[in-house]
Amino acid sequence: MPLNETQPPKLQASFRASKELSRLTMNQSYVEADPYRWPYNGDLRPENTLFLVIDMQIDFCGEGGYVDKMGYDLSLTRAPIQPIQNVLAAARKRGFHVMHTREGHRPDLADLPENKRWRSRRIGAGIGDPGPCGRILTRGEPGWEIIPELAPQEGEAVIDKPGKGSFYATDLDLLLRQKGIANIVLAGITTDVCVHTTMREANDRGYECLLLSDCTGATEYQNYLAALEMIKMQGGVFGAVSNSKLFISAIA
Ligand code: C5J
Repeated sequence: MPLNETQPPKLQASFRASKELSRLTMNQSYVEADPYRWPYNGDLRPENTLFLVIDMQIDFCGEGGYVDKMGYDLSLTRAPIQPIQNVLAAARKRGFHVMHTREGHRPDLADLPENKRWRSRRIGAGIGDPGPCGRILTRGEPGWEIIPELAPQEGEAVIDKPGKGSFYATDLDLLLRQKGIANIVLAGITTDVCVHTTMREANDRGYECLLLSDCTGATEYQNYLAALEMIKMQGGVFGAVSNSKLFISAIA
């Protein structure tokens, strides 16, 4: 029955409400994910969704960088490069927000906690010390740069962070609120450290988070697997997990 001004106001109101409901339902869009179709409310749009690429720097996945100096297998932290490139291409084409982060410290190391420096020296990769890619994890040095394969494009914010989380001591939250971001799709390294810390920080701030499993890697494969599992417990305690193919097909 069409809406008609002669109908009782209650009937008109219920007609409008059901129209609004079907409008919302029709516009819903989801990514197949575990443990639930993401985002929870189906409100997935380029305007409210960020693809955040975390710490894809030479220090984490390049020869002579921080991770290499510590003696870890670089193939684990390089594995996500191609899938991230694929998602970046799709997200940029569809007009999604894209941002990048870099972990690193000021050249005078004024923002480097003494215990963080001590621990890095213990394992042979002292932050601020000279290495094959310049001073380790130090802003402005070659090793601190984002790898060329994933170079940020003009207009994509790059967040410089002194810690593991991307929200700690940065303006990321301010930028996201200004842009009206509700959903964050995470990628980058390492799954168990900077990616997880960022996902937890974002989740606590009310952002709806999705991690793409093939777009992330850890220095130990077991830690990578455990980090993915942790997200999915308690019905999705930090959000959900999907992969690059499912995300790309959802936004195509
Ligand atoms: C670490 C990071 N693992 N980006 N940093 O020290 O995860």
